[in-house]
Amino acid sequence: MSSNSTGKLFTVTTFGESHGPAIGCVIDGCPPGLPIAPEEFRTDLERRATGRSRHTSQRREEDEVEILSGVYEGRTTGTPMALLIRNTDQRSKDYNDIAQTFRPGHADYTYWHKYGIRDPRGGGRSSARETTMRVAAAVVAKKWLAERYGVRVRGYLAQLGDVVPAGFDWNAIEQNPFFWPHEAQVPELEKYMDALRKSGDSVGARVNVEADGVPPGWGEPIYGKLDGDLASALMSINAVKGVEIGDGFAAVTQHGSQHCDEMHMDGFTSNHAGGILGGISTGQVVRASIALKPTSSILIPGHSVNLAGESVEVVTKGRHDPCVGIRATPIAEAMVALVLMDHALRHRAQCGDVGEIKPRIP
Ligand code: EPS
Repeated sequence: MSSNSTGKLFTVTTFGESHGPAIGCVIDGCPPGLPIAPEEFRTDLERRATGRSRHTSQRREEDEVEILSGVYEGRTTGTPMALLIRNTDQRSKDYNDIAQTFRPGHADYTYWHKYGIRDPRGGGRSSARETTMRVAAAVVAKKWLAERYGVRVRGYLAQLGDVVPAGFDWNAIEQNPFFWPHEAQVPELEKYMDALRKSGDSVGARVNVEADGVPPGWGEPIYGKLDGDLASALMSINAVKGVEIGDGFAAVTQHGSQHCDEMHMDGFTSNHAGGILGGISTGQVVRASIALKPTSSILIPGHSVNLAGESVEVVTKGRHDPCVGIRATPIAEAMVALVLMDHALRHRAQCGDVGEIKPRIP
């Protein structure tokens, strides 16, 4: 299976299946000398993990990272970094029935058609379990970006079904299991999710990500635009059906006089562009937003066909997320960080000698 790698200079290749013995990644191109220890992966992996609240899948993995290579005496050496996480809480019997049929709305059918063989246990390679390694790789990227450029990548749940935030505070996001920016609404979300889980159904969500500290100049026209690469990376996350950069689809009804971000020597007056013009960062906050579809593994019976071509009714058993968007925030942050890291290195490689350009709008 090809296309398991992302990035040109900071290349991440993930491997492994949800119910296999382990998942892992190889990071190639990490600059040498970055201090990194296995404990540093814990916070982000814990933020993404299942079983940390009643509102996500109850599979319980420790997600302990083993660094197999590329680090000597606590610092990266510039050689390939191999990271491994062992799977320990697989329950493959939940997938006995699914092995004979296709869940409506799931990749079961398309994997079958593409490869003529599939690992149905936990969805195999199509499982969101794979995103663990994206988040692990991005711990390295986030750290380097922060130390080298002061870049900070952070996200939040911007919509859960039809519920939208009634207020906004970055400090609230890490205080609740939803990554929700308005603490007062958390009981409402809990009630919503409890009712949804009881009904056996699932719901979609929106996650927003912002990166501040990105200097002007990252991104390569024409086919390596920063927004193009962000869209591709974010769209590669399981269940993502839409990506917006800046105002995104809201730009459809805007006028030029409204959409353009006016420039003054003390700053831009707005950021409709999402910090990217012509595929290159402006120095403003980079803003992206993703739409996640409702989880296809639901307890509500749905019509499908089995391997023999017979009509069947599918009910998915097991430990599934009623809303994958709830723990997608760290995954979306990870993909943004991986793209920014790659573009930071690409910019340095080609344009490192250009020097400081004026005027620079803060
Ligand atoms: C997933 C289905 C469930 C989730 C899994 C993603 O798998 P299982 O039936 O094996 O519990 O638990 O999520 C993870 C294991 C994870 O680490 O994210 C799916 O179909 O995508």
